[in-house]
Amino acid sequence: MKVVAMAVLALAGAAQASVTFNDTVGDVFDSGLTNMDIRSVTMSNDAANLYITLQINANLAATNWGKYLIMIDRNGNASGRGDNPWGRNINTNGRLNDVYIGSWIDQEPDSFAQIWSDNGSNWNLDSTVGVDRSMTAIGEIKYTLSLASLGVGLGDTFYFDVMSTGGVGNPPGVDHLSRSTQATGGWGETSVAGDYLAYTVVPTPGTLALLGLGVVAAGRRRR
Ligand SMILES: [Ca+2]
Ligand SMILES: [Ca+2]
Repeated sequence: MKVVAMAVLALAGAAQASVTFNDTVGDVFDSGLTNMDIRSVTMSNDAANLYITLQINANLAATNWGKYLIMIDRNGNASGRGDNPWGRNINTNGRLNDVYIGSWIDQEPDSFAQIWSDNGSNWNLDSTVGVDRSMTAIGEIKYTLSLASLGVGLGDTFYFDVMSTGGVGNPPGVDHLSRSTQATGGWGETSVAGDYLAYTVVPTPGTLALLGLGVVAAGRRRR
């Protein structure tokens, strides 16, 4: 019995782990644009939500005009769109996105993220959720996005990119998580994505603990 209990704890520990995707520091066309420079993106989930933390290379309480985008391809290009609802000058390099999240952090006291999805013929603004700016002084932007709002479920793998951009005109993605090199040469040039990253929505600790208990119960029944 003790062995099974330890296994359940080990599974629970594994399921709680977050995944961090690192990016190059300094891969932006202007070294002064530290608030555009993505250092890493960390993701984790539970049964209800996907949690995303962007780590940016600047104090974002001091320089907060940046916009931050997340593009999600749910199904490996089986559906989706190559353009984006904010008209940003971004080439997805062949990726078709099913979900677009556009966010801003310069609105006090609250900042927002718009969740858009492809409805088959155009982008649809589905919902707007708050953005947690409590750690922006150390460059962190935090999102809690319901799995339902993204159209993904436990066990699903989706593909994604994260970009920084400006707010005026139709600027490019200044930094793309999908690229370790510069994504664009300047404000007036199209940015080009690299290879999208992948995240698998893991079963939750609670789910695994229940599975473990099921194993224990089955063992008891057999005896
Ligand atoms: Ca970067
Ligand atoms: Ca990059």
